[in-house]
Amino acid sequence: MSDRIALTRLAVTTPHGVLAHEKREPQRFFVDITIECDVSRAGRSDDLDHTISYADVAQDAERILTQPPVDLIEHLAEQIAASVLRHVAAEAVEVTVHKPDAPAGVDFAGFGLAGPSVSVRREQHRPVVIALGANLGHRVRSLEAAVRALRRVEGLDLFEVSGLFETAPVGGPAQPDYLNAVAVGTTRLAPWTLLDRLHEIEAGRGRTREIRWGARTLDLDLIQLGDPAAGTDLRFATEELTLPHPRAAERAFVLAPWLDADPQAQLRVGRKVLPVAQLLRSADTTGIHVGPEWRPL
Ligand code: PH2
Ligand code: MG
Ligand code: MG
Repeated sequence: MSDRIALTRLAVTTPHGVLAHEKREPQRFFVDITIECDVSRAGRSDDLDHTISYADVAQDAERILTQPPVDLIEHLAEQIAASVLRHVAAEAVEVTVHKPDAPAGVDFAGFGLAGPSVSVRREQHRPVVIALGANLGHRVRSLEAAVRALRRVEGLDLFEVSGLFETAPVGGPAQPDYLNAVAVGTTRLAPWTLLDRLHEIEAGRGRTREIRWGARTLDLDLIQLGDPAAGTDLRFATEELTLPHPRAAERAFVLAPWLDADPQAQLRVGRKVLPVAQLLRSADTTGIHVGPEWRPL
């Protein structure tokens, strides 16, 4: 991601360091923070909720710097990076902590920002589950093209793709049977950035949106982002996107391929986090059959 939000030279005078006197006597620390995040949505909407507030980031960093004394600037940099990655939209962050007056037993040049510093770069790493479906055109070819296109999405790493399942259509008008699959991996992309990429791939297969739940050449749905067992799964409902997917828990055409891709998979359902294996046992699996062989990865 080439978009960036930067905070340059946040200045705090506070005691930190390995030496006993550094823990008593405040000295200067300067912090640079560069956040990689997609600002295109906020650029269009002019809405603060669509980006990361630099004031929030700065105040979190200042709070970390003014905690009781620690030994290492590494520890400060790591904590600041973690606080930035708690923002959903942050794809990656680079944090540099400068300690220009550090006692190092040598002289540093007295111009510019001299002295020691530590830089860390940390990336967002969120589990992601994507459901694929097609019931028009050459279905296998569309799904194979979709997996190839997903693998080319920068910031998305797939590590497993399920087998194909032949499934009777659920809801909507009368329409042909679907082929469904599920891909699992990790991503650093924000949910709406990833959704944009999915829509581009759908459009590339001639997907049109006329009838809700109507037949389609390719459908790519975000099912879950984050790990519900760890409580890090994203949960929100907007007009464009609801996470976790509100109907995944009942849809055998999602659950069966998901379980095939990840036998340990879990899904948040209301207040509970349930194994997908258990959800599939209580789902209606009539009309779900193993589909043709494929080698998507
Ligand atoms: N997708 C829908 C509606 N109904 N039925 C099956 N079997 N498979 C699908 O992928 C599917 C559906 C809306 O996206
Ligand atoms: Mg769908
Ligand atoms: Mg869809």
